[in-house]
Amino acid sequence: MNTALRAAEKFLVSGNIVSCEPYGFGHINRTYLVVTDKGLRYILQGINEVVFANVPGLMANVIAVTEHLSALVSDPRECLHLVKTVSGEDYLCDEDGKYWRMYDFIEQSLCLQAAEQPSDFYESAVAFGNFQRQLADFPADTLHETIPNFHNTPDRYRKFRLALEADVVDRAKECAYEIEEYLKREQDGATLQNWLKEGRLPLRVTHNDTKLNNVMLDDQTRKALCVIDLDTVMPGLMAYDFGDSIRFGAATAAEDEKDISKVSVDLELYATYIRGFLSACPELTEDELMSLPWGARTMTLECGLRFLTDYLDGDNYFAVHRPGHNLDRCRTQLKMVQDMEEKWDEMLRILAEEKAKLG
Ligand code: ADP
Ligand code: GN1
Ligand code: MG
Repeated sequence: MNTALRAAEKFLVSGNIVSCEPYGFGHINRTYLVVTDKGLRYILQGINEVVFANVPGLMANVIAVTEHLSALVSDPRECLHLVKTVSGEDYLCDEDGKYWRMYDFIEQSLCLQAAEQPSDFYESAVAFGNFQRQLADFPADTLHETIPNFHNTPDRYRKFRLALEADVVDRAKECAYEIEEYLKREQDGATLQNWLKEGRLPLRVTHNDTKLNNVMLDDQTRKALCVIDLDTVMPGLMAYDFGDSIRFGAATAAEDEKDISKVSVDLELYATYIRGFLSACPELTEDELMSLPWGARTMTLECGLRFLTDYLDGDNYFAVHRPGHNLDRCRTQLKMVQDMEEKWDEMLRILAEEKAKLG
């Protein structure tokens, strides 16, 4: 019996398990769809303990956040729900010391890799905006920092330089252009951290991984249903959540598109996201508002730098499915950053316009 199925059988599912198959497009955890003979479905996840050094701390966050959210929603599909193990635990540590958790499958839902229509992206913005609003009174200091310095871009540069110096798999020579382009932007990458240090931006409880495929929409109404992938919920800046959504969802091509000429930032989608996000999330300060476009630029730069770092490291962090996968990803992100730089004035103008419309 494979390890995932063996783990699945330790959870309190309804009926007998008939299948347990790899599922989804996440880059971090090992996700499986579990189906029982009663037709019930569950999501089983093997938690990536290389990425997450303190799994009990991470799970304490997930338990606290899902409890907080479940008290605020009317439809159970609007919140992740953990399934207990047969021994009554919230997650499992198997005989090899590997951690597993299980969620009810969010039924009659859609999880998109790209918006099929602008309103899908609008709804994802509503979902992440709601998420921040719902957590506005959550005690941030009780959260464990699951990945220290997760969106500290200067620290990402420090790690990048270490990987570059070590060049353990001798790949630096294949990506001299990308290395130079990322290094050129190191100062830009420090903008948000500088504003934070200057006391211009408040820390809030943020999601920190706001990709479109970390949101579920209702498959009938296509309205925002639920935010998933809570592993990185930590204190953070509003600009992180806004920016990471733009990075992934306002791109005209997939994160790993090989044909760079297809990659740009779609300003219509950018405007659409601003509208949805501002309509749903709490009042922003003036500086927070101004930080949103910087969030888009910084999160894209940082993510591209992380892909490049992982490429230089020999692909240890992100799941890769073909040779050069991380390099392809690092190139799309660079192209997005370059495009945002060209369209910067327009990005600022659109933000001001959308804000004015909201009054
Ligand atoms: P990763 O950290 O690897 O990205 P996620 O928690 O985002 O893992 O899960 C990967 C994918 O599994 C999601 O993009 C989504 O398609 C699916 N998924 C996760 N949780 C659920 C759920 N409760 N119901 C339905 N689908 C889910
Ligand atoms: C990872 O877990 P997933 O696939 O939703 C990563 C994000 C990156 C993203 C790039 C914990 O997100 O930070 O932005 O890949 N998550 C973690 O697609 O590192
Ligand atoms: Mg995910």
